[in-house]
Amino acid sequence: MEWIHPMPKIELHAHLNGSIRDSTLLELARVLGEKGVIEFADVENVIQKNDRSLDEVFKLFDLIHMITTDHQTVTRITREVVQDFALENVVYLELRTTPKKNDSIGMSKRSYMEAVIKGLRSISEVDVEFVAATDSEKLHNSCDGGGRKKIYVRLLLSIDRRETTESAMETVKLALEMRNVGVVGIDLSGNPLVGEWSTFLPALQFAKDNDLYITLHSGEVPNPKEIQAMLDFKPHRVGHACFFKDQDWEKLKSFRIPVEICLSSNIITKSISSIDIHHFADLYKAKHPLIICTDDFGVFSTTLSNEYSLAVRSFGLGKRETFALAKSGIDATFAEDEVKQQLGLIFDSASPEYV
Ligand code: 6MZ
Repeated sequence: MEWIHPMPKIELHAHLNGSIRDSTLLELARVLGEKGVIEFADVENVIQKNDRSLDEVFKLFDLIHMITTDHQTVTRITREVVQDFALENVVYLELRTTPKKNDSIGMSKRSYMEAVIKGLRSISEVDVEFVAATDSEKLHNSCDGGGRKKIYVRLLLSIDRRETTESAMETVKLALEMRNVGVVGIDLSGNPLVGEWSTFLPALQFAKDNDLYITLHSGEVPNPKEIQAMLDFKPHRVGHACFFKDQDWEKLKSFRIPVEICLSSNIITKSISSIDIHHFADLYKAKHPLIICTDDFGVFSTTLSNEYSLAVRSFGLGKRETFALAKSGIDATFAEDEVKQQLGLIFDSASPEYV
């Protein structure tokens, strides 16, 4: 399946801090260990441990955040994550991250996001387009030119389920202010066992009323009432949908809400007990819009190419079907029409390889 790596791909569900290279995480932990801020051996142990149940994953995120949440590191990991995606031929990336506030180091949600933007601007190895093009700054097809990789990046600001309504609202207001630097929407994520839908609804509704796109982590654990309330909200996409029941599928399908599918994440966290019963198969058969994504390629030691290979092996997709599936992701992006058109051209020019 060597054809998967060069195939243009779209990534719509990637958390910044879940997508850190192991090497970077260990390097940063070592430095903090030397300074006596943390016990390196403990961190190394947790990072390399294979237990990735949902519970352990959220403990790991707390640890990752301790190591990464300063402006310089946020800038660095943004640069590395975008480069890593571009190098495996992701042509459009929607990167999500939770703006963080930490008074002790002078970090506000805004300054956190500015560090992310600085990371995007600092990339020189690949071409990054993250602000909407103006007339004077026409978009270019990434397949022309001297073979340099080009990646379109748009940002989603995540609301963590531990946040209050006020804090969620602050994130939404920040997203609205940062639309001119590539912010297109809001994500609701975090430990699915924490928090109530009613806490986040006012901020999400405000975001929607102001034309931000919304994607929700939905049904990552069994929570029938919340799943129905989320679907009634009509988000523009949902992620996971592992514990949907018949009535949820019916609603999702009738609203044509695209699903972000994260195979390795669902299997490793045991949200789905085995790949052969993954809902990918049913949704794919029903021609429901779905997009293969990584979720947290660092935490789950995967790549987007690997996720596609897993789908090909597990569900018997052919080369042409896989390419069509990757291309169909364009419609589910939160990008402007011009970008969608450019993505269409990129896929069209690659298509002779995949027929
Ligand atoms: C729910 C997840 C997640 O925002 O600090 N996150 N939320 N389910 C998942 N499935 C395993 N994976 C990641 O990236 C890390 C944060 O993303 C959310 C969690 O809130 C985690 O703290 P950022 O860049």
